[in-house]
Amino acid sequence: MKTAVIGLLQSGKSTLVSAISGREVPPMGTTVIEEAVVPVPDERLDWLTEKYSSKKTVHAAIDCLDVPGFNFADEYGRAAARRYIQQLRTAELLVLVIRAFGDPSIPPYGGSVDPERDLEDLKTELLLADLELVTTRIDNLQKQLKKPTKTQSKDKAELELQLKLQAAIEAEKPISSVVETEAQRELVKSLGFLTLRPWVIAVNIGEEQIGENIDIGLSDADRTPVVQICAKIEQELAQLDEESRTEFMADLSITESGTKKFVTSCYVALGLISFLTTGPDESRAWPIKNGTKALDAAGKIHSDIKRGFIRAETMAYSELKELGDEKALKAAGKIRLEGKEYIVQDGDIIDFRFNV
Ligand SMILES: Nc1nc2c(ncn2[C@@H]2O[C@H](COP(=O)(O)OP(=O)(O)O)[C@@H](O)[C@H]2O)c(=O)[nH]1
Ligand SMILES: [Mg+2]
Repeated sequence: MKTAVIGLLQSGKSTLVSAISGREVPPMGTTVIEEAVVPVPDERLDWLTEKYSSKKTVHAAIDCLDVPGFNFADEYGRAAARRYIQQLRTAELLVLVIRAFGDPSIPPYGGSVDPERDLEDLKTELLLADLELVTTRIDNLQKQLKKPTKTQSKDKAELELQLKLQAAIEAEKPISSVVETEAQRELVKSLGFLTLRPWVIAVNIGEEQIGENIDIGLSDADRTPVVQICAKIEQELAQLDEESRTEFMADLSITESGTKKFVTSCYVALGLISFLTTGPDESRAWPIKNGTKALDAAGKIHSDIKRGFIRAETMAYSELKELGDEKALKAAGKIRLEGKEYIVQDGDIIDFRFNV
């Protein structure tokens, strides 16, 4: 479950990744892609840990790539950006960090702070990277179709689709606007198109902009999630203990943790939900794609549990919290015995019964 954090030079990507992962900010000007593990905040786990006196608490996690900043101002920068972009093709989610903070000690990209322009520049570059891929693919398919291969009909269908993708990009529309069916997705999956991925836009605001609504020029029709976050403050908050953090947040009139909101948006954009397991050993959140069946959820824990699956004893976290304990849930008939085909819901607490 890889997420790539990208953006123009000095937009605050590394600061943001540090805020959400807790690791140190790497030195400025680094030219390597750094990896960080980002725990997904989940207060349900804290509650369960306390309730069941669990020795360990294990959060769901997202792998995050901190990609060096793009600089499209010259040929050298463009070439470097293109190399980085090639390495993003395996990422399942792109986070676009856009600078809105105005700190004059950090010279802004392009000579001025302009979130709308920066977002346009980034989008254009991602579209161009996909266009290059589409064009090459079309060439190859056309050559291939001249030969009597076994894959003729599939290649024809793909060529037709690729030509549509090309037209979309030329009209500055993302590939996701054309790919509608699962079959189409399957046809182009291996190419790793960047504009087919879900995106989250992180608008990096300054401390003085907290509470303001920054316009980044998106239309209402654009459904890309946008989160405003002050990366620098969040990074500082992440270094504090619980008590000082609460105090500092109150001082700044921040009511909700920005990192929590941001990481949750990424989790949702990745199409993930969590099922939970709990007990004296550990309370744990397991990330699964929304729509996963109980049998496959069992396989996330261990292949043996999947192989010997009998049933999933399931309770909803919200009901457990409301009624207080398992006994009360049982009395209310709210502990369910679910089979292999059951579609697991976010917040299900599951005890898998299995036999090997
Ligand atoms: N004032 C202010 N400075 C920030 C903010 N976010 C990042 N910076 C500063 O901007 C500079 C570049 O940040 P960095 O995270 O390294 O940017 P990157 O090149 O996108 O990884 C650093 O000096 C950060 O301290 C912010 O929200 N406010
Ligand atoms: Mg950086």
